[in-house]
Amino acid sequence: MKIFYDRRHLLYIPKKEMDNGKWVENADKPDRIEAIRESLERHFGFSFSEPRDYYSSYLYLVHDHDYVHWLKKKSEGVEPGEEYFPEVFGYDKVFDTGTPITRNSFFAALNAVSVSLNAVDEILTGETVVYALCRPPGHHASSSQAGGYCYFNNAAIAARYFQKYTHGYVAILDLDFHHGNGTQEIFYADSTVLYVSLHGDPKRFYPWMSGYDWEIGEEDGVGYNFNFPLPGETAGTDYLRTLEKALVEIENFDPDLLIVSLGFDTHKEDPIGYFSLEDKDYYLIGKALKDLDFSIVLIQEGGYNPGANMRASRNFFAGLL
Ligand code: SP5
Ligand code: ZN
Repeated sequence: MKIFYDRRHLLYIPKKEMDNGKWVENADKPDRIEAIRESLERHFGFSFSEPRDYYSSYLYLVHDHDYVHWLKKKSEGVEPGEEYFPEVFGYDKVFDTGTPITRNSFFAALNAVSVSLNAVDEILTGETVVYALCRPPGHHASSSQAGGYCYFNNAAIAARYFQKYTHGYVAILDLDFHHGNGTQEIFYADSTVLYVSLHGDPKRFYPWMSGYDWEIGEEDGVGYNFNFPLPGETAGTDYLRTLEKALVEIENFDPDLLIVSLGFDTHKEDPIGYFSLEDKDYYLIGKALKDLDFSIVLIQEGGYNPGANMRASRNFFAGLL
């Protein structure tokens, strides 16, 4: 399997976020990605390809000009070591208090997009499984707002980039603990990109505003959006049973490419997610995807316990390959 990884993610270190009215340590730390890299290197001997950089014009496949320009200017305007948080929530271009803008947010987020586009390029030249081990994550970013540690929607841009060259159909399977509100929004009225997500019930869990099962798409996109909210403490058996249902929708759609938004924050030891998946469950998740027989681009999203990420990723790839 080909894996793309850009070590410049190490330079991106958000410091804090506000949770329940208190400043706490930001959970999107570099070591969560390093743990996955080390684990895959050690157990499978995988090597990691340096991605080539893409121009920021590819961001416009998904994001508004105003938003891209705003983030670039805000990022450049923050003093090194400082962090900008939105001052008027909902009226700024960041929708929560967990997504600081630092001096290199724009640069780091663009690099994560590049990592993802390198993965799609490999698919276009005949690879069948490619992994974009990128950070910051993307699935909470909408066309015009950042949030949930996400600035640019890596998976959504990858889907549009694939379509630019193939005019094909793309399914996005979102396995992060949190609902990918950004990805859903971007493709909500689109019947050429199917969005299917398993996540913590938004009645109780972030991002609260979306991820309900009655959100089925709009206009041409009706019937091309599937949410599977699950209760807190959901364990392997229930999770895998739901995954089977999600995969039936993907098989019916019969995409030319499957993009997986891969989050390990479903693990029982994750500090931010509230499911109870165990190490061995990730083997079965990987196996279920392998049996589908689609070309797959995996794009890293959440997963905030480095130790759990090591074991989950090892087992996932053992099942997938
Ligand atoms: C990509 C991704 O996984 N983003 C997740 C962003 C979640 N941020 C908000 C978390 C708020 C929940 N509070 C957790 C309290 C833990 N003590
Ligand atoms: Zn998450």
